[in-house]
Amino acid sequence: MTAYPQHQIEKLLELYFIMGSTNCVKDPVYVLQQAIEGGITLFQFREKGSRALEGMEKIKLAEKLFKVCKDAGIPFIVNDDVDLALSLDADGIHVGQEDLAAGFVRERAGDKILGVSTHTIQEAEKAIEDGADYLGLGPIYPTTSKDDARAVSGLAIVEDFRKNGIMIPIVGIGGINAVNARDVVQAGANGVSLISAIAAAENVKKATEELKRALK
Ligand code: IFP
Ligand code: MG
Repeated sequence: MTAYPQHQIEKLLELYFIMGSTNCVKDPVYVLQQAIEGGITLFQFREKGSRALEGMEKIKLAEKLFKVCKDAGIPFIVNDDVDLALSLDADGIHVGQEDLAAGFVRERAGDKILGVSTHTIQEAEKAIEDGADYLGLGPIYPTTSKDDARAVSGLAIVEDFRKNGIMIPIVGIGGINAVNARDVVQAGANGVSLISAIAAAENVKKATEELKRALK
């Protein structure tokens, strides 16, 4: 496990913003600053898609976004890229079932926050055994942010995991907005994770504030 106790991870998951350059309409640094002003509690750098930055450009952007997070006291999670997370000394790493095995990541990442995307109870139990600090569940609702997204799971996946005794922190992801965010938490999640609802908003700060209010 990590340097963070479970109750702190639960709090960090409340409003978890994920993005990379391809999700943003405006400058990613500005978008992140506005999202932080709006009240996000955790950030994940996810530089993915056909037009994603690579190599030095990806590293440069990660460094900039990490600094923005550091200055604001928001933990910085890196999607997939363990080498990048380690070289930056980021706060955590998130992996999916198709990425590096969670147990291997935990070994390399020491006490960094480790998040794992899971879709079944069996995957969840394995992730917990491997040292996950939280689980990402979804897509809860239809989403356009991920071109490789699986079938919509609905709120039932969150309720089902809780009924089956999965007690570790859970964040819902996929198609979440200010209208449905509260339902995800009421179903048993500790928070919600969003990409487009924040990154592609006309007014990022305002959109984040609306989500924050919806969760109260
Ligand atoms: N869930 C999450 C999180 N992050 C991802 N990158 C993903 C699924 C594919 F919200 F962090 F749990
Ligand atoms: Mg992934």
